[in-house]
Amino acid sequence: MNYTHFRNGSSCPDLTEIPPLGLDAAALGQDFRHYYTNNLGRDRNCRLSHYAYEALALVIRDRLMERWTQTRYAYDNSGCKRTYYLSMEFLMGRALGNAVLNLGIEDELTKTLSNICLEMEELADMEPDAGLGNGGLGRLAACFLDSCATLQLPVQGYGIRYEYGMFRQHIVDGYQVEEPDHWLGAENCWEVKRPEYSQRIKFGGHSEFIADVTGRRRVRWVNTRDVLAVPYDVPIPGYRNGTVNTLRLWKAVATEEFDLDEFNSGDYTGSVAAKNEAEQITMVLYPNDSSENGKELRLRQQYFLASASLQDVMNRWLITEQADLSQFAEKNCFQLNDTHPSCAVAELMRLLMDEQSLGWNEAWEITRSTMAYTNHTLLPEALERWPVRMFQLLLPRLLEIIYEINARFLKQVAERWPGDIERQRRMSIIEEGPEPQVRMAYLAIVGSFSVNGVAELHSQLLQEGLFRDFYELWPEKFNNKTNGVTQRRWLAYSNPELSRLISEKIGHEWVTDLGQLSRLRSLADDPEFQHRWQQVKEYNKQRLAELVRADCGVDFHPQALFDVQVKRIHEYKRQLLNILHVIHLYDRIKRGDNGASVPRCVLFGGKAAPGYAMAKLIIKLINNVATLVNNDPAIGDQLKVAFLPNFRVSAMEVICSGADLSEQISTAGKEASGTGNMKFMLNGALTIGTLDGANIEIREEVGEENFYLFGLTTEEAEKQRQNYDPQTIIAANDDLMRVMQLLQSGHFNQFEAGIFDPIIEAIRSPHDPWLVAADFASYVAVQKQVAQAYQDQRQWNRMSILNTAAGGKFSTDRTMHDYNEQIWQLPQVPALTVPRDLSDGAAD
Ligand code: 26Q
Repeated sequence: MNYTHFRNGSSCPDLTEIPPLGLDAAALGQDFRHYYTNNLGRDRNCRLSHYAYEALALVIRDRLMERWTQTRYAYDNSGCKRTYYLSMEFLMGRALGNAVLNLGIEDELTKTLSNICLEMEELADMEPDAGLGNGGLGRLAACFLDSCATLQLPVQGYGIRYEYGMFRQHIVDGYQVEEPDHWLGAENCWEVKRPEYSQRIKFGGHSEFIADVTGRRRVRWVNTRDVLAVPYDVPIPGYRNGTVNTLRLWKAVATEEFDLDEFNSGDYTGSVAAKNEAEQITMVLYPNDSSENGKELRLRQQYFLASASLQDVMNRWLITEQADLSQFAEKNCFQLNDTHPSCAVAELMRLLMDEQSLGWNEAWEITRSTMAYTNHTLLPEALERWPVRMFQLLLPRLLEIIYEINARFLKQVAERWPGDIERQRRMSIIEEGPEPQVRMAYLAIVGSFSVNGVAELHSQLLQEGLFRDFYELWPEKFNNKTNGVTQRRWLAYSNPELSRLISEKIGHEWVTDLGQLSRLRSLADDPEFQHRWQQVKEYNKQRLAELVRADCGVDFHPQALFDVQVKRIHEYKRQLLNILHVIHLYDRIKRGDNGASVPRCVLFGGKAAPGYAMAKLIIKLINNVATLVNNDPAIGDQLKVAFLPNFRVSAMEVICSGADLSEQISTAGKEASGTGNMKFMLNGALTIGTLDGANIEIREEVGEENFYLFGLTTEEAEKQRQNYDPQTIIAANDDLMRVMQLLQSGHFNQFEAGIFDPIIEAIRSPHDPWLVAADFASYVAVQKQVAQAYQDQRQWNRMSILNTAAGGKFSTDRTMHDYNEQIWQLPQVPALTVPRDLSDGAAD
């Protein structure tokens, strides 16, 4: 493409100045017809929901577009500081309903659609989820963007535009089967391609040392195989405030359509292969939610994101600031979402030194004061490391810089702890050994001014454990930022019935000030309010039951207790403990020991990493138990079990509003925070959980009498591991003994001999790090209390109301406010002119 400017550009009238678009039903309707007929070329004979969705999306997109421009102008004019959120994942889900909510045009749009016999929900369902993430970390990034736009903070997301997002999960014979998710197959109107801002990314080659005109040594990275990064911008609307922020996603494209040299020398297939190799970089999201070490393509992806984003920021800076870097650090901040983009530390050094001719000290000062790192895991095995050998081949110039960072850093360590060689070895960014590795977390810590965990306990454990040496060196760098969720998507949008009831009682300020929910406390004992609360929950349970019926073929009765665990399948999250409890309930019903019990529907959902055999086996066990339980006439409606295939954002929207009980049962000290726990709480579910991650803060907020706590604490678990003896625990507990006997007898795998042996062995192993057997008894006891409490519906409703009322802390508005106060220090910048008065959602 040719990117020359049109002539006389400065004296031309503003081409983009157009009157604001109407938000009333008539204007929306007119535009809808325009898009349906003139743009999409459909006529009255076409009644496909798909095209109605597309037309509607274009109508909404136009309204976002004008606000987007105004927001850009406002940020540019103010010259304010900005933050860039670098993340390999943004789990956005669907955009349409969220945009409609945030624009405040739900009522007008409903009118428009009913005039043409269409329904919003039906059209919204046409949109594929943007599944550009694995789970918690990716969804957190999406919630952060929503809150930043709502708070009018100049924060831009940078990520990767994967052609294939998170795989689609099917269940076949009880086993997980993965299918590629080509979510971009159809038109995606929620992105704007901006090839004029493409960046060139280098790979391979080697460094060349040269002296510049002043005689200073300079480095050139030459003989590289380059790839183009082409940006696609996604609008992020704030809540009824005229702001639309940007998520910029990079796509990899070959530098030239065909490599002419190779083509001319006759290597046609070679040149096409090179193109393929380049474009592979953004083809697929890695479906692991704990690091997969050593995959070269993943490292390529990570560097691609870091380099494209930093060059983009740097280019804009150099243009607007006439190449003056003196204020760069004051005006820019990069928040690293885990270590995945942490190449950015070395890449910024490279850009400043090799491309902008700064000396090491100047460049390091800028880098160290613009980077901030968020950690999301406590599992030591999940800390990212890359073989030095691979780094050398792929990113030789970056490796040189990392070595230099490390040498200077270790000197500092030696000065602080003279002679402590062991400590230098421990803290080195390069791990020595037969296959030396780059420790990315250490690179991120050394190169940042802020390091944070995502819940109080997690941050504390980082300081005492994983990053202890670094905390001793730089205590001032470490801080906590407890996660949150956006109440716009996770209550206002996903649970309209409950939202209406809440707003009727306390007004709708909670949508931008979640602390307002505490005003529901005074209503918790009001029988009339309790009754309406229960009616809403029942309605939502009906909705969830329909989903379960359609996707699992299992009948959930809305009168039963809906007991839900949805999240990635991981041993530390202990779906296994949950299914052992289900087996225990089954066993009790079969034995006629059913006193003080309550009909229960147990729902599981979540994806296992395709290479994680144990996680996949747990899915199989859940499905086998479900089949047996659901088809046993002796069990009837007392117990139902379902595994919902293909858990995703749009499914969670239905699930969290319809849950009674939220399962947050990880082994203490293993779940960094959890955010599903917050979504459930906000929607009035009670939590059964361990003292882990943000559960602790949830319990603090809601009060211990409204939270079902069980299990070992982090310290107790640590101690237990030192002489763990599950055989004795099993032998001493009749319930667990019977459950193990059922498992071992092959009761759940009658024609599949031995398939669950690895699970049985894991539970019985003295090396089981997840301590499933250790927590079984207390889990079962507390589940009994849950069942008893559920029988007293008034009491349950009261606790449910109190849970929602205590959810105020867990808004990402609060989280973003905290990041901004303590890390970013950005001003709030309103969009330039709000085209319409949007103050109260009503269109004029
Ligand atoms: C890394 C390297 C190579 C391949 C994959 C990865 C990778 C990808 C995704 C590693 C980790 C993830 C995702 C981690 C994650 O989702 N962590 C969760 O983050 C949430 C938000 O802070 C927390 O609430 C959860 O406790 C935490 O598990």
